[in-house]
Amino acid sequence: MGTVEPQVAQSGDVQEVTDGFHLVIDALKLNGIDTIFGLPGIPITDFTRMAQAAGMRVISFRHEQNAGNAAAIAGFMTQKPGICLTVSAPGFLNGLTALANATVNCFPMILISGSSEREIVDLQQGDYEEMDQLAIAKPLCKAAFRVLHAEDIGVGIARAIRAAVSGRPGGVYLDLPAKLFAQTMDAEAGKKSLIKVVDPAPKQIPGTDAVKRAVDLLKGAKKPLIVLGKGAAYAQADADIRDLIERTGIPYLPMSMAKGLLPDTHEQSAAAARSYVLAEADVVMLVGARLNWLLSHGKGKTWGGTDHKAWGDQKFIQIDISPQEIDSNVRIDAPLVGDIGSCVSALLAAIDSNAGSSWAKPPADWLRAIAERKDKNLAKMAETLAKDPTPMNFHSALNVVRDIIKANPDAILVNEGANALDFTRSIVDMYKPRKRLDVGTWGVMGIGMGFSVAAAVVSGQPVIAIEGDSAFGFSGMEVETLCRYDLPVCVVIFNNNGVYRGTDVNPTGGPDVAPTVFVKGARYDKLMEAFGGVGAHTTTPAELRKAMEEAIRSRKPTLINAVIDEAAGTESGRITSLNPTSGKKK
Ligand code: ADP
Ligand code: TZD
Repeated sequence: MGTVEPQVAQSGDVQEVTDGFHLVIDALKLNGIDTIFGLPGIPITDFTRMAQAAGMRVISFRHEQNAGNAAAIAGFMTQKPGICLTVSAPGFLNGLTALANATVNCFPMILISGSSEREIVDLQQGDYEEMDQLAIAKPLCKAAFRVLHAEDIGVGIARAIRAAVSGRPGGVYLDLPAKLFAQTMDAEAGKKSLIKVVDPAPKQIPGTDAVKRAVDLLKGAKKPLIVLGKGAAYAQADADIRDLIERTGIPYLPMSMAKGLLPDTHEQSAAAARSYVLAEADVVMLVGARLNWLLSHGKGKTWGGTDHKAWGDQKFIQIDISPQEIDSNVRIDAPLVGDIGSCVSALLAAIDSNAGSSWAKPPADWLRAIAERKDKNLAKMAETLAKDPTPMNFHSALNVVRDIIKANPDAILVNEGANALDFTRSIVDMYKPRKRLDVGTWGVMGIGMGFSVAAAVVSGQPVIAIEGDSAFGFSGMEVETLCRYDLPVCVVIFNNNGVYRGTDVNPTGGPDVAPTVFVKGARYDKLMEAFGGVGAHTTTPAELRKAMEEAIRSRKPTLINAVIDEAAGTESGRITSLNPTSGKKK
């Protein structure tokens, strides 16, 4: 229990007192939270010092958005809310993008921001960094709380933790006004006011009728398919999920951050036959994956519909902890609402009691049709990867990354960009759960260095960040953070001189370059060297391989500038079709 200097009470007795600073720290520690990602300043500078003095890991960033992204992904990796700490108004707003992104992605985090004097803020009298932060945060996160009195800190932290991790995880905002930190109270009473949250993410057991409905559908399927989403990765029910897939023999498709839940090389993976299985499957079981844009909203031609809005003929089973997710895009025939661990073990039990160990595998012609497409596509990919063009392109560079991850399956892969994202996802196999961290539901740029810092801090494993040159720019200054904490992060920048590509020209012939073009031939590696890390400039797969191997071996913060053909890739990567085009006739 942290206490401040003893004070002499009126009675003359020496009274141990504590304060707001220490109560917050004690409440976090009591709940097993040992790391804070943040950026100091009024009114939380002393808080960061005291947290460090109290044995917490305090990781300081150069911009709050990166600290927020770090907190969010730490939450995803650990199922404990990641903590981001910021100053008032502008610092809070910088952190807010990450909080909103965490909420959209169902990552548990708590953004704790100091705030200015309530009376002045509420009368809008112009305080230092004045802003009604609570009101602004509310619509962008799962829950938002403010604590005004030291004796309420325990409840405030408990509520924030529960809101972040129970049910569908998400972002929580906790507003701590400057005055709160300085408040004092009796240390013993303070200690008693803290709450160690019991069972913060209670199991949610699915109903037996819901389980039966799902099993019946699966049993009758001729062309079943399982789609694993990042909810399945988050749930840490890895063994049961694998068991379910292997015992039923149903082909599965991993969404981006579910890659590696089973090794991507698993024979039941249908990833290399994605468009075929989505259009053809007759029963699809979604496990912690939403039918949002990333799955074409469960309808249209992707799903065998006759036009872009038409529903296909398949039936859906959906496992999700959020009852409101069901039917959000198309009819869900068998909703299975509960936590994935409980749902999957209930399915396994039902399968056992239904069929003993002899659950009938899916019809052979379905599996054969998938295998044929897979083989064809994998052979085509192998051919492309074997090429060694000059200049290097995404494929020849990623062929190297693919080997490095294969040799280091515990390494964590962080990935952002457009082409750099899509090609990495499809080329680089993952072998273990929660090793691939990327732009997620929003396709947001800027997660790169925040995710990398947190991944290294939380896991102690080497991190490889595959970054488009544009993507990297959103958080690039954090290479200093990588160096400051000496983190085993190898950043690889696929440098093609611009957003998507570097080939656009200004149609007016004026002196400004086109909006998507950057300084040509930039040496990002020098940025890392400026802070004492290792920089490498590579133009061939052999050079890239050597530099990456050395980075993994040395565990030194490393930035590899991998020069890619500036004409390689496409506009917006795989989602070119989402770019609006004018309806105006030319
Ligand atoms: P992806 O982008 O990989 O398709 P989404 O983020 O769209 O995945 O979906 C994740 C889903 O997982 C969300 O609907 C969320 O409610 C759900 N989810 C998250 N954690 C759990 C859990 N422990 N149990 C059940 N569902 C969960
Ligand atoms: N801003 C934010 C916060 N998120 C975004 N997704 C974008 C802008 C738009 N955008 C993309 O969707 S991808 C991308 C931007 C700017 C960068 C693509 O260029 P890159 O990758 O250099 O990172 P490739 O490999 O050259 O395509």
